[in-house]
Amino acid sequence: MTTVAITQTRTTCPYCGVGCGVAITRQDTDVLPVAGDKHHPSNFGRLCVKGSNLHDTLDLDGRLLYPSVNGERVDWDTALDTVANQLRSVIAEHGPGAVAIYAAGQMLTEDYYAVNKLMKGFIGSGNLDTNSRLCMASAVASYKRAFGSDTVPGCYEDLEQADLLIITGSNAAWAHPILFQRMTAAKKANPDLKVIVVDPRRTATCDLADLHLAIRPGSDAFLFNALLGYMDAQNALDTDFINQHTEGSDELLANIRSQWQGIEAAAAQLDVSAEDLTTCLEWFKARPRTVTFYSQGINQSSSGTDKGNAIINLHLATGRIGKPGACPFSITGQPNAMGGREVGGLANQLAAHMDFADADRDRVQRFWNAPNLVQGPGLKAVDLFNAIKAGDIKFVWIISTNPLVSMPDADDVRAALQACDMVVVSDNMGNTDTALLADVLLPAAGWGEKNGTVTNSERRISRQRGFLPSPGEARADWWIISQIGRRLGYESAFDWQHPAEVFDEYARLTGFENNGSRDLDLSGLAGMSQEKYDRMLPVQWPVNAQYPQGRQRFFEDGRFFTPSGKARFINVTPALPVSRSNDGPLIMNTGRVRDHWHTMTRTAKSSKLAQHIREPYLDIHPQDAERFGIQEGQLARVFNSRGDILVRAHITSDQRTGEVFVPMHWTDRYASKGRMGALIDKTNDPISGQPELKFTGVSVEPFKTRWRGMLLSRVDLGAIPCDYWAYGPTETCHGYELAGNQEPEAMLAWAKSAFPNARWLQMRDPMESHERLVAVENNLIQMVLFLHPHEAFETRQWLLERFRAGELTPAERRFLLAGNPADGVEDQGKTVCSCFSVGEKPIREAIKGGCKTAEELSAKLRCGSNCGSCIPELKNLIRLESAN
Ligand SMILES: Nc1nc2c(c(=O)[nH]1)N[C@H]1C(S)=C(S)[C@@H](COP(=O)(O)OP(=O)(O)OC[C@H]3O[C@@H](n4cnc5c(=O)[nH]c(N)nc54)[C@H](O)[C@@H]3O)O[C@H]1N2
Ligand SMILES: Nc1nc2c(c(=O)[nH]1)N[C@H]1C(S)=C(S)[C@@H](COP(=O)(O)OP(=O)(O)OC[C@H]3O[C@@H](n4cnc5c(=O)[nH]c(N)nc54)[C@H](O)[C@@H]3O)O[C@H]1N2
Ligand code: SF4
Ligand SMILES: [Mo]
Repeated sequence: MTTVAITQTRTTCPYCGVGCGVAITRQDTDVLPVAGDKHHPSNFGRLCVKGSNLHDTLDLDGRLLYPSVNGERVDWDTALDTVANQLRSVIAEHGPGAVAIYAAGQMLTEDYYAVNKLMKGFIGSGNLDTNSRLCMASAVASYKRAFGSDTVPGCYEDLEQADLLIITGSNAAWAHPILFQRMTAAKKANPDLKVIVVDPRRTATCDLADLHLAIRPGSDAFLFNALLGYMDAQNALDTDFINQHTEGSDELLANIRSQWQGIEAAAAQLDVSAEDLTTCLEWFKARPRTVTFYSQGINQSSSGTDKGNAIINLHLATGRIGKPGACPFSITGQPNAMGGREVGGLANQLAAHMDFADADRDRVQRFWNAPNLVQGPGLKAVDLFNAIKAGDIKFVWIISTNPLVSMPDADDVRAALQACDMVVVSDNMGNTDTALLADVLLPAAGWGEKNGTVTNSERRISRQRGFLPSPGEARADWWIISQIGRRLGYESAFDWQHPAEVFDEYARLTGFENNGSRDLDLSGLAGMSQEKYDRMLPVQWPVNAQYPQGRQRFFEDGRFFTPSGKARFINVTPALPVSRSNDGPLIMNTGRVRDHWHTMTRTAKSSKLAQHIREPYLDIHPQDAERFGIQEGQLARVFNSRGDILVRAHITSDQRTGEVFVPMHWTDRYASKGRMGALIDKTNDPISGQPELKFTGVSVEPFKTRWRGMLLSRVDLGAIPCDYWAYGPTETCHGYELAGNQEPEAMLAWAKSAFPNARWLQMRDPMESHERLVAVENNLIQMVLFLHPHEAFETRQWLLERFRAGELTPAERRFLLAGNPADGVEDQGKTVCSCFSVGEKPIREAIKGGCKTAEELSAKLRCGSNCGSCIPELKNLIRLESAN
């Protein structure tokens, strides 16, 4: 008899800042499909499509398994010595300002704490910045200006207790799906709840909206100041709250009164109808339980900090803060953006919500016993890469981020890294665009392997727990960092043996000489044994003597962390983004798609996720498409003086005219030319340093090709030698969409050289540029390459099945070049429901056949009945079909 060992682990999703609990079941060494953790207060058992497919992303393809120096595999000692020696010699010759670390909100708090301590306490440089600069920096800066601290006032339950939700600059349906589902459920339970979505585009999130304000890009502060002006004109401000708990109201109100010119004028500034704006103003006045939920449409702006403060001003002036169902709520993006902000993971923070005031520096210096405590702030991301390019920084260590894709002016980042004496990259993957430029590569343990904590958007700390051994020689980031610390001579400061010890030290620092003076206080979590740390349940900080079980909401008492204890009004004068018309006649907005995560290193491993949207694309309004001669489904070249990308055009009136949208995800690894960061200007917010990533001037033109193609292959073929390709795994093989002006013969010759031992089936129509080629080896299908002047080869399911099915039957061989047996297999079209692989065609058929709601579609086809992430798209298809 054999026994099967079942192991259960509760951990946290590595994707977005909702911070859902995930239940892992292992049967012997196999990881079974993951489930939501029913006990986790973020998600109560639900997972979105990305979370549900996590088990699909655990393979070792592309994983970085061993350290290397200059492309040669070395042992850990050699790699670590190389890094430590270079650090020492650069610091000796040029001072600590000549070294930099660029890290990320996907590190665990323990990793983050360790790297911050190393850099700011021991190396003595402030040049530790992170991808949070591209993400949360404006939100942090505006909270600090208003509250004196980076404090998230509210919690997820506020979304359910509100009677007005203003969702602005957020596509929560795709980017924070479980919160979106909680909001959807709240609206169902309370039909009186009103939802206003503010976004220049019509997004999936608008599915929940009672009112969509498609404002002029960048005009949010005009909207929030208009709300304030209107409330003031209506005598509807909370004067008690203003008088008792705020300062600066006289100047603010004087300024607001000079700006408020009535509804018509405000509507014109926002480019929305006076009627819609009136609705918004009236709902706001009538519904005191208001949550303003905001993300990158606010933060990634040249006035992101002011936009944040315009929102906060409005909440303060109406007393809509510190109460159930009422708060300004900046939603964090990455799984541990919040943890990074806590430990001090930005160049303008010191540590644990302390900055560079003498008292803070002194306190941190004593706590760390730091020999080289940094004097003041270091360089923010954009300036940091500029300094690398200028040669002022000669050593950079990039941890857990892919700046060659995600930074503005990404080709300039490439030039900077090429110019740098030593580039060290710690990553899980060896083939990222950034890793390819590394002198030293350090293999990091990934999700499922490493142990530590993350903090979500509502300040809730949860454990990430490992359930797999690290492959090869991959090691946890905190361990790698501590090894460098020791090699620099700081053995005792970095002698941790386990992340529990790092966490304990961090928790003690937050409580050190705190006595209620700092919001962040985890003293109640200090002193845990490793066992207790392993059993730690999700909890919202602070956790201290006053709040031993954590604190749901801040500011119920009207006390803030400014010297006076009062919140500060910030006098915001709204400003539109600086015109980018020199860069091109259209504005390029960028952001996320439902099923991909950032630079795709994880999500592009899952065929289910990769099939929702197969290619990088351009959303463009019909009028602009006509003006620039772009047709639906055609390739478009989007360009400006900095660079160009090739993407598939999608014509839609969800865009405003003059504005296009491009997803941020595709890299050089996954497409021939999809790295949109190369086009973006370095303009950033003067206060937060956050770049303006949603407002880039571009031109577009059709990119004509002689042929379009489909390539399916049993092996990953890497980059394809043609003008355009986009990679995505399918359930059975590696898939590519192709297009080009190359000679079709050249493509065929290349394909043949890639499979030297194959036997070939070939069909040709050279006059038409119509070519079909199939490689078979040992009677197994190896590769399919179909080229045609314009066909997209959407009907491919039968061919895909052949990669799974084993040896080909003679009958099957006969149909390979046709791509389909004579009786055909109904193809589903574009995937809509990733969980059950339901495509657009059967859904449209079912709608034509009478299904009128998403529930009816779920009952008939199962789509939308698992994670629910596609429900907005189902509703949109119902809307489109009924409009037909
Ligand atoms: N599927 C998926 N989910 C993710 C991520 C992912 O990569 N994939 N990443 C995570 C991370 S790190 C982050 S930071 C979050 C980001 O989450 P979001 O901020 O929700 O996502 P984005 O798509 O970047 O941008 C949100 C919206 O801002 C709008 N916008 C652009 N300009 C303006 C403007 O001037 N005003 C207003 N009001 N809106 C504007 C855009 O049209 C877009 O719809 O998502 C997290 N969740
Ligand atoms: N134009 C435009 N640009 C943007 C944005 C936008 O909306 N528009 N959004 C910005 C925002 S909000 C963000 S957050 C950034 C995100 O951009 P990036 O941070 O550059 O993107 P990721 O793909 O998340 O990069 C994470 C890298 O870390 C690796 N990794 C994952 N886990 C670990 C680990 O545990 N240890 C180590 N050492 N490595 C690990 C992954 O393999 C991957 O290479 O992009 C920003 N850039
Ligand atoms: S909403 Fe989805 S991606 Fe975000 S934490 Fe939850 S399961 Fe993960
Ligand atoms: Mo982010």
